[in-house]
Amino acid sequence: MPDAHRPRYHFLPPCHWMNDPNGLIHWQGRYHLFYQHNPFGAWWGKMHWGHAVSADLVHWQHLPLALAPTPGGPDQEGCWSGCAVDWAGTPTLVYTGVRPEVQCLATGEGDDLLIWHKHPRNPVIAGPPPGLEVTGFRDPCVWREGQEWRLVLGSGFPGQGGAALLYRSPNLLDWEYLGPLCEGEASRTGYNWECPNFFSLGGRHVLIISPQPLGKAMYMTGDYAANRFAPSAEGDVDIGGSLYAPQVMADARGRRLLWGWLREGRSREACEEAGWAGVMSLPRVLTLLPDGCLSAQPAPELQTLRRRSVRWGPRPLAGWVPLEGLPGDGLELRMTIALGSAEGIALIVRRSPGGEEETRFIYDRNADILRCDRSRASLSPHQDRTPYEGHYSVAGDRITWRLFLDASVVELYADSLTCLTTRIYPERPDSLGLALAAIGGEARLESLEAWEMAPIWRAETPS
Ligand code: DQQ
Repeated sequence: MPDAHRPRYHFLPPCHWMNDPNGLIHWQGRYHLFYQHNPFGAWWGKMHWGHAVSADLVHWQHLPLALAPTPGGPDQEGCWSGCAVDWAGTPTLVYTGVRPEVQCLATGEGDDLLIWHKHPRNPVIAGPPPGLEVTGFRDPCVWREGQEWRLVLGSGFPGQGGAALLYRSPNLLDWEYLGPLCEGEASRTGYNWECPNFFSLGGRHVLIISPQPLGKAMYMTGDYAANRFAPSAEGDVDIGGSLYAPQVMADARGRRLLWGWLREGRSREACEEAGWAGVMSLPRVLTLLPDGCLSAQPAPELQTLRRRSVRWGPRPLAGWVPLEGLPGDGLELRMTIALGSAEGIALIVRRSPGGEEETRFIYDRNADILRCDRSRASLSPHQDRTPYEGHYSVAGDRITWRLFLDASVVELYADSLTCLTTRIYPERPDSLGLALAAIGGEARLESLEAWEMAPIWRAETPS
């Protein structure tokens, strides 16, 4: 029986558990994606690093495990998240070994990055600076700054809130603590920051964090000077409640590309029964908007997956219009709507003919909100039905949405303003319908095009 919930054009391992993207690097013209992986089952456990490679950012090939815990070593309880850097021509992974949380290096041998050697000096950071009490000490993000290396760690100060700790090193081995790059208040941005990413973009600096216990990724944009980051704008990387612990890389074209872990929205038992858990988001190209907010768009390379297409419009929109003739569990849809007098727009996906199952994406124009209603996403008791919503404020009269539907994954890009990614697990094989409506007035569908999407696996097709 094919697995109806298993995505076909989003990356995931052949089986078992995956969480954070790690060690993203463009090396010798190929994209390498590593990820937190439990090779023993579809649950979070003793973490290893899985590995895959792509020449075009679209099609992926699975490679052998890159890192496994070394018995008796500083990572004996797990190889947790980290990054990859070019260490004077040697590809090098910088990651957290546990427990306790310490920072380690592994160097790659050969151009294909199949063999990794853990550095004899591990751990290169053996713990927090003496006297500093922290809520976490992990997930290094490393970059080159002038003649030295810089590193931030995800952390937090008890009773205060999350923080990113800044270090420097002349040689990647000896590290000096410089103080917190930035810290937050627990009431707003959680008690501990996981997976910090710090990078320049469009003349500013960006810090992305995954704050505990908020369960979402947030960004701040602002200025970096004198070892401090001063944010002036902030927001959610994605408002759908699924994307977490994203990692950003620079590719050879100078783009900043982001991948995030799309968490499951079903029970552990359902994951174990399926034999897999965790999906990677589509690669997203980051840009900075004039107001300092972060914008993410799917990488243009994904257009090579487009196959048969269907078009609708232009046509008036009032009440519901079914969108027929497409495979309703694997497509990309792009539409532009002139809002007219409508108070909102609703798009339904994965709808069964009688409406027993359906998922709604709703733009509430009066409230400036985009929301996802999963209350009837699945007849299964294992489906998470939590609704998610976030700020989405459209300046003019027109909206353009791009929706990527791939079995249990839905990614919605609302203009260049907001991303909403969610997970749904319809039970009925006929839950394939799509429908569109203008709410409380009349709008105009200016154009709508949808494409069937090809799978990303060439040589191997995991069932
Ligand atoms: N996942 C890793 C940690 C990180 C967390 C462990 C975030 O390094 O803080 O699997 O999902």
